[in-house]
Amino acid sequence: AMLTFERKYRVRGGTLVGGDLFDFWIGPFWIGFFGVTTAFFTAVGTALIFMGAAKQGTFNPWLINIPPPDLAYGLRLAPMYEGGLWQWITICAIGAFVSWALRQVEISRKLGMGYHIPVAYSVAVFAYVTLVVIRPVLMGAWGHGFPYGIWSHLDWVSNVGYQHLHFHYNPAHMIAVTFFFTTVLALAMHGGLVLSAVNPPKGDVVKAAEHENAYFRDLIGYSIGTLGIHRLGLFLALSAGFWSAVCIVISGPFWTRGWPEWWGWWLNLPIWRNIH
Ligand code: UQ2
Repeated sequence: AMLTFERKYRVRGGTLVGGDLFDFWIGPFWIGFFGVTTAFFTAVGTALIFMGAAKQGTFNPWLINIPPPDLAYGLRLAPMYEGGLWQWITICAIGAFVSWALRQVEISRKLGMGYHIPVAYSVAVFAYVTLVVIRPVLMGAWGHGFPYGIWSHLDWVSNVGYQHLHFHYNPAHMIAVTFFFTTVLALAMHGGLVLSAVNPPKGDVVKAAEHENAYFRDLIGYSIGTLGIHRLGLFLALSAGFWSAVCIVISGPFWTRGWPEWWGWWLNLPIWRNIH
């Protein structure tokens, strides 16, 4: 069934590729050229993962592992069952993610909306591409990508962390973690505030922006505002993803030793380096 407002917005146009060719709906979904390419890359990528699982001999979703090629292959294409699968799955994943972002752009254009959603989504894609393309290329081997598997990628994260002795001393990691926590704080405050105002107990009256502003002015003397909290939330969340990408891309390509050692510049500042 179509929602009452849906018919009004089922208008042609906004496409980047294909003109009117894919400009139609199936059920609630708009198709579009990039809907087709998303479906294609997703189907091929998923089939390749099943191929890897079959070769490995397990379909236990926790244990499936598709590892990247050995470091010895450098940046070349590896044989299918020696990392080639991982390389093709990576191509399919990036094909699907970029298609999905462009689909978001087309729908933004169709509806005359801003590009905030594709921009936000692209930061997550950028973080993934940093892990499996940018950093491996900077390090000179696809083998530096992370393996596709629920347990195996955890082992990878742990191993790379220990290669730098203590990853929590990575300054970009510190910034990323701080943004993650602050995002959670802001969303909890926002969700709590909105529900406290607009979802009162039965018989009580609904409150709106004035109450929300008054609450925080009473509490801390400042309200960021109903539009402002969403700008802040987007900034905090995108910063978390961005600094995560930075923290991993500098680990190896920029800094090869333990992260605790990086803080030597601080300990060696001239103001206190000669104090014993
Ligand atoms: C707010 C406001 C909202 C909100 C929230 C605040 C009316 C509905 C949560 C309060 C947020 C502030 C003071 C910023 C906090 C800063 C950080 C870094 C967490 O004022 O406007 O709109 O949801």
